[in-house]
Amino acid sequence: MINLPEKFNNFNEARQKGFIKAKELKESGKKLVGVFCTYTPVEIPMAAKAVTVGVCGVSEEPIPDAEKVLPRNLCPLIKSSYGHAITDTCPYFYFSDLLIGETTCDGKKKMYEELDKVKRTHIMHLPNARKGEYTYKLWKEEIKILKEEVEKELGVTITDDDIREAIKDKNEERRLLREYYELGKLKPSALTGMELHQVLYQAGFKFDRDELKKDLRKVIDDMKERYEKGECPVQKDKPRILITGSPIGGISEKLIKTVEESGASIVAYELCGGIRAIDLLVDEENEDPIDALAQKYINIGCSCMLHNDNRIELLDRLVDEYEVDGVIDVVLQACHTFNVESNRIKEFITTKKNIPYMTIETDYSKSDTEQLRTRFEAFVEMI
Ligand code: BJ8
Repeated sequence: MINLPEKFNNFNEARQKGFIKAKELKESGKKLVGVFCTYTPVEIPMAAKAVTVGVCGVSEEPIPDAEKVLPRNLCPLIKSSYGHAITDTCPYFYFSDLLIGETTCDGKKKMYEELDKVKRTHIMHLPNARKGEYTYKLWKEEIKILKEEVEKELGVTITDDDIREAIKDKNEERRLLREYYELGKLKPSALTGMELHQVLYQAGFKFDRDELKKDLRKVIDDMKERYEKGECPVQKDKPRILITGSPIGGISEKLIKTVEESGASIVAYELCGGIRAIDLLVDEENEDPIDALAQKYINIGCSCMLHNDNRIELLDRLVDEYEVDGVIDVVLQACHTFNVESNRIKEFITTKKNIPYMTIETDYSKSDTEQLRTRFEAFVEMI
């Protein structure tokens, strides 16, 4: 018998549902592995037949509790994730058998040390200061260590064939997500910014793999049909915006709604909840599946990488393919890597792509919504 947290009856309906869903999953014999970052090679826990779920906090509610341990001047994503963990308010964290994190930004990796006191957190050493063969070899070793750790913690043996199967499965999901995502290339976009964001975000919380793929196929077909019937809600003449930067799960309402209410159409997200995670597939032809995983994941263009050329290369392609008219760079408060890198992004967008660029710094509170609206309206008018 698996128990719910003591305060279960105080939760709202949506959270209660999340807890019951995770509890049922555990009672069916499944193991749950919580992940924090796009660098996690989820095919390894998937190969162990575990269910993986994102456990990055998107609510400001547990932040005051987190600040009893963590400094106030820290990224809201980190505080929210830790706050949920210590207050038993995130179903997926609560029921996770193992957590996986990486040495990405300083705030996250130091938070993992604290988190490990609450629940077993395996930290992968992500090499981020040197490119080439050395980096790639180190990362491949880290994936092997992760495999051993997952085997030990979940009490299973993972074969190469298990990993190959997981690679195929995850690639199929990525292909479907990309097909959906590419509806943003149409003119006007076949999707509103919220529709584009939500499907990608929600896919991470559908645990039945076959059902997830069926649902994705259906939503792609439905949206194509809506477009062909001329029923798409996006107007033709709206400026086309690309959002880049820190993850937006905790600010999606205030950001997406406010940008679109300011008269723009969001057509692409160069984010971890967007194309950054699904752009590259894992090579299914590679005979060594760990090698294939290392190649894919080390090439993700997050700002925690030194000389992060892969993000520039991706932005370059997206601006052209999605016919973007302007770029909004989002920095979560105290996210130093994205904040510093915004200078390079600004230079690239304004001088190489010759389109307008703006940056915002924000946190999970709603207090700056109207201030942001004024800035977005001015930006959209300028395009
Ligand atoms: S691959 S974006 S998920 S690290 S916003 S916690 S960087 S201070 S979340 Fe991220 Fe992986 Fe990169 Fe993606 Fe730190 Fe910045 Fe906070 Fe961040």
